[in-house]
Amino acid sequence: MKSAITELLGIEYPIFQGGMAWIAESTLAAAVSNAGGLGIIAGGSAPIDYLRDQIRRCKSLTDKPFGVNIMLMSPNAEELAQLVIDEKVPVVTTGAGNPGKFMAAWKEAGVKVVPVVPSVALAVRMERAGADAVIAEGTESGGHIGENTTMCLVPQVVDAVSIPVIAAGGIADGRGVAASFMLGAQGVQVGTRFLAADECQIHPTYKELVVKAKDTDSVVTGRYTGHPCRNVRTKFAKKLASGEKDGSLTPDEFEQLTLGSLRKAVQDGNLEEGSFLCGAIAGMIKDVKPAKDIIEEMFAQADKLLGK
Ligand code: TUI
Repeated sequence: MKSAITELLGIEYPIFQGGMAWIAESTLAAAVSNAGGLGIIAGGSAPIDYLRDQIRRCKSLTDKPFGVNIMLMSPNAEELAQLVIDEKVPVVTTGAGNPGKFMAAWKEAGVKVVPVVPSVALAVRMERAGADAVIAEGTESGGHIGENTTMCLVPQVVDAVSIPVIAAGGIADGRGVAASFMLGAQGVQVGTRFLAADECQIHPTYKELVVKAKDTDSVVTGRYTGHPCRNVRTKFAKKLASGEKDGSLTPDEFEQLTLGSLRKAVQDGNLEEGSFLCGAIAGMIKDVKPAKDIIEEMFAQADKLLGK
């Protein structure tokens, strides 16, 4: 399936795998890239040596383009931003902030830059700063989210910029892909569906939570900290949500409780203290299969719906 995004990046399918912190590592990223999408390794707040190793592993597993996500709230974002230049990573996506201060260096190094934007205003600023495309991410996404929905945000961003727009948030099958193209997007970013990929290295408990989730099983916590996150509604997430609602947890206490909670979910499957980030579409995901099958089935369905 050709689009401005496949042309821009030299990939086969216009799909990015979300740069999910603690989750998106080289095995998953290489599987997605080998299947014709754009696999992405999460920088998160990882140590520089870990990310360098992951980039090199990914290069050893695929000769296709792949990307790295720079999480801009990370204390070491600056050194990770330089690492992608040093390692000649072809594509960078960014999240959780404005990457303006890194844009010139990335562009000069020939890195394709695709920031996540939760608003039209930031999309316009990113286009002016030289972004190659933007990812318009709706509040249906897992993890750290903005307020607007995919359905409302994507067409408004499409109208406001001339660069290609990638839709993200709530897309897990060919219907979501087709809908995104109808809204004017030229590609999609998919996170939650890839949690249930064979190649995704998360704890089995995490995969089981995603596959068993119903439509009402995600909850947004932490709005009062300024960093709202969508999670699976586990006992821990419910405790956070009620502490936030009834005031029994201060924002500081909330931050203390969630410190390290992504690692506890991803590596330990710890239901008591882990934050199992996931999108609102988790309820639609019923099976675990190879990334290649996920992508091929998604685009076969989308092609049919779009009358191709
Ligand atoms: O970044 C994400 N999702 C994430 S990051 C993450 S790790 C984390 N840990 C602790 C606290 C917060 C996050 C888990 N999930 N998605 C992309 C995304 N970017 N969503 C929203 C935004 C965003 C928000 C504000 C992008 C830009 C922005 O700009 C504000 C400004 O400075 O203009």
